[in-house]
Amino acid sequence: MTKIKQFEIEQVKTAWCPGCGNFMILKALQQALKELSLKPQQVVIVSGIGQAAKTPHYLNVNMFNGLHGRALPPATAIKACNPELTVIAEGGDGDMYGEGGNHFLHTIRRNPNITHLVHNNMVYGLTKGQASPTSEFGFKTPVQTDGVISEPVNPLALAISMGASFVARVFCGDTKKTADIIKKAIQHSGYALVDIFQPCVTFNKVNTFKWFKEHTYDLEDHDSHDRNQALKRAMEKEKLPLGIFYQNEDKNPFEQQLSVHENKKTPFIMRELNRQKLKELLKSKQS
Ligand SMILES: Cc1ncc(C[n+]2csc(CCOP(=O)(O)OP(=O)(O)O)c2C)c(N)n1
Ligand code: SF4
Ligand SMILES: [Mg+2]
Repeated sequence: MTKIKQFEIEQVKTAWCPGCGNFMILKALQQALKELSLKPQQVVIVSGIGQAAKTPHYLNVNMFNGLHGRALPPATAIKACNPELTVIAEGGDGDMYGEGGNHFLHTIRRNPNITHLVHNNMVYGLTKGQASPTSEFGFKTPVQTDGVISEPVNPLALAISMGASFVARVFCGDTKKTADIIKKAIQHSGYALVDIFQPCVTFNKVNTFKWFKEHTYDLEDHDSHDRNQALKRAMEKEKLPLGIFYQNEDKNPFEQQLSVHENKKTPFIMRELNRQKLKELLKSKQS
């Protein structure tokens, strides 16, 4: 029988390969939610399609599982309809930077108070190992047999240059640090991106646990309020920095700018319908 223990669902059957980095991200997320003293009913996780997008299936929270690449618009809408909820959009590098790349750009512009967790394994895991937008130049796959011939997307540089209000990168191998940064992203008021390096042990034999350990280092002596410095650090290629690159607490979140929330934050569903106003609105559309 399935047992539920706060955010964990015990004895749930996961579809992930043994040793996949997704298990560590799941653990870090559970830890972060617990440490923030959130209750399962206060949290919504929105995801699309992919191995990473299955994460909310293994958590005791509210969830909405939509189309490939389309998690960010419903996440923005959920937050706008019920601003008291903690809303997280979660998925893979293909889901969020490829099929959902358009939504990535426009969500940054809107700055809703949501957390964006991207499991970046630099490959399409679910569909068995094709190149993703973050696959390295030259990365060979059963489809890209001569190696990838496009430059990878740099999600951090893109987000910082677009004015995202919180931008971070972590490696899931350090569960404690991953949980800590996810916590800070949730606490941030506004759009918060956490790009999470996650080895795919089955289809990416280049960017392994060992590779990530050897090619990353912790950001130190860095002013995360300096956007130019953040962009410069995000462009580093030799070794990839980990930590909070940029944060700006002065930007007003999307839903706080909506006039319907000016005086009260009550979820839309609990508000009384003003039939007269609705009638007038419908009438105005007819003329
Ligand atoms: C519109 C659309 N295009 C393509 C697919 C097929 N598809 C499903 S998951 C996926 C890639 C998932 O890769 P990623 O988001 O990196 O997640 P991962 O499995 O690596 O965690 C693709 C191409 C789809 N379901 N819908
Ligand atoms: S295919 Fe890769 S990303 Fe998917 S579960 Fe297996 S190891 Fe993880
Ligand atoms: Mg992927």
